[in-house]
Amino acid sequence: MEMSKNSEIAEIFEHISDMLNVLGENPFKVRAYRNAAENILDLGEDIEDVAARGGLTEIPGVGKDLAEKIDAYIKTGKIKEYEKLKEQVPLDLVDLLHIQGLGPKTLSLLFKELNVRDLAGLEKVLGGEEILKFRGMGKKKIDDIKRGVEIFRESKERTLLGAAVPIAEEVVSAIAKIPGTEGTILAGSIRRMRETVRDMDILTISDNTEAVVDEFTEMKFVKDVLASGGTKGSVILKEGMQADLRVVGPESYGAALMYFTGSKAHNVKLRTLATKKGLKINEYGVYKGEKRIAGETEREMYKTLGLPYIPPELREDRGEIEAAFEGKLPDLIEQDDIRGDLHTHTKWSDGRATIEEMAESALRLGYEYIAITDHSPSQTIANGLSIERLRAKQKELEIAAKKFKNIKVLMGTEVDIKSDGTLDYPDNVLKELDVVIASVHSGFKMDRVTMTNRIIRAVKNPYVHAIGHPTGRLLGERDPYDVDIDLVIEAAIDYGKALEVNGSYPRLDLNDLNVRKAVEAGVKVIISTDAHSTDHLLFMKYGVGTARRGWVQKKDVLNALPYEELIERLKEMRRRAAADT
Ligand code: DGT
Ligand code: CA
Ligand code: ZN
Repeated sequence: MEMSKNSEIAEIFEHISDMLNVLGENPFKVRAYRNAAENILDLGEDIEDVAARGGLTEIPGVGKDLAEKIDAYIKTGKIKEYEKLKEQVPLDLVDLLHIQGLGPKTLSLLFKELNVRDLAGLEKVLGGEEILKFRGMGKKKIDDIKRGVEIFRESKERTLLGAAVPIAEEVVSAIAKIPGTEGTILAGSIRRMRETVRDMDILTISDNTEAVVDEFTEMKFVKDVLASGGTKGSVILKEGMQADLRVVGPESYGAALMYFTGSKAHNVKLRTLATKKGLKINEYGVYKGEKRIAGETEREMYKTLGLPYIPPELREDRGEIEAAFEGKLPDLIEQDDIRGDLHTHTKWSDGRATIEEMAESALRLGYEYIAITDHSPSQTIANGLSIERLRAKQKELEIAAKKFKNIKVLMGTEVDIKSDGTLDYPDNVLKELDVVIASVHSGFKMDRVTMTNRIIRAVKNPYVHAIGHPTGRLLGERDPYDVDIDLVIEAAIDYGKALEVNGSYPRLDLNDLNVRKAVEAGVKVIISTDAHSTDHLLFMKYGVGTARRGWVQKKDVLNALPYEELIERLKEMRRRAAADT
């Protein structure tokens, strides 16, 4: 379904909400526009059709006033209030709301008093003296904003994996449709599943090199052509990312794929290895003197160097070449090993779908089980469940569960870890739930010792199964809170608890390095999506990718267990914890 008007209007409402926010307008009005935007995105029907039958005010959060604005946009392509706001508040300024440490109040102040209009203006003001005269703008605060700016800048240069992959897949499938191409594939950091990527490196086989490069540079999603000629085309996509295509012959496909997958550090080490064997390696093959002795497949390339195939996610020069030599490469977890998702949200808290819709989608993904883990009461903005609502949800879930023969629907919670490390539901409530994930959602600014103890206290609660997104980072937005992850890992072992690899792509938490530490220490993990809609269930691939980068094997993953064994394990975790305390 083409839904462009829906997303156009939703985007405008989001902008209006942000602009009003910067102008210091009534928070309810700010919230109203944002709500309406979300509900329009959720509509599932063309908004022009809705307008045509006079149904706009039936959209949740859309009253008479907003309905008129939507109508105006459909008829004229413009909304008067939006046009006026754009004259008052530059859109570049609104973008700065994403900077950690810089709230709408401060931004509004800097805009009104110091005429900050964009990132460059903000940086200038942060480096000057004038800003210090305002109340609350001390050195600490300014340093916080500066760090926020740094993260924000990095996020502009690199794209989140999960934002890049869908676009990259579209480009790849378009190239694959060019006549005479074969084996079109993504290489580079995307293939390695790095959490952020700078550009997309694409490879294809063809004899008709120039024609393929030409067609690539003329594709509909291309905005600018940076280079075109020989075997390479390089473009900027409309979304802003750079994409490079290289066309190779079949005899060099494996060599090129290996070279352009990288990482650079991995390649450098392979080259040293080749030299020691009296061989030469480049993007065309492995050579003995002038003679090419490998190049068609990656497997053959590795074999010639005396190595087994090394999966792309491991190619970071983090010991994988040494492990390969010793025959000690991990047997990595695969997407197909995953039997269910243990961290999902529904309309009961801040999700967009019902329990049934989530179960239905999980079933379609081939899962054996899904746990519904909505927020607890402290999460007021996320509509966390009071004990009363939790019970009501339990009833609805039991009824929903009966409708599904081929998937088990588990009752769970993502319970808040409060500042002192106690949990947001009492033990007698947690006890009744199948799956309990405990997470930190507030009070991020504690010192290391206090934060670490806080989380460890949650690990020790006998009814907790896993710690959700254990470091709390948000890529491009928020640093992890200060926590000694080694001590959390130790506690998880001592108390037999799991840690999460959260696959929601702005999180990917635990990250690759931390999850590797965890499984090497013997901790079990759950790989979950933290889905807030049915679409989000697809984030599992980023969770699995991150886990693979962390050398995680099937045996390390609780949600790779079949249903009966999972349930047994979840109960066992509680028996053990109860015996320990
Ligand atoms: P990115 O784009 O920053 O997210 O990360 P990559 O790894 O995709 O890096 P990119 O796009 O610069 O290069 C793609 C691959 O090409 C890289 O992983 C390894 C290979 N490569 C690029 N430059 C060199 C080089 O100077 N030497 C070697 N051995 N390989 C290189
Ligand atoms: Ca790249
Ligand atoms: Zn959470």
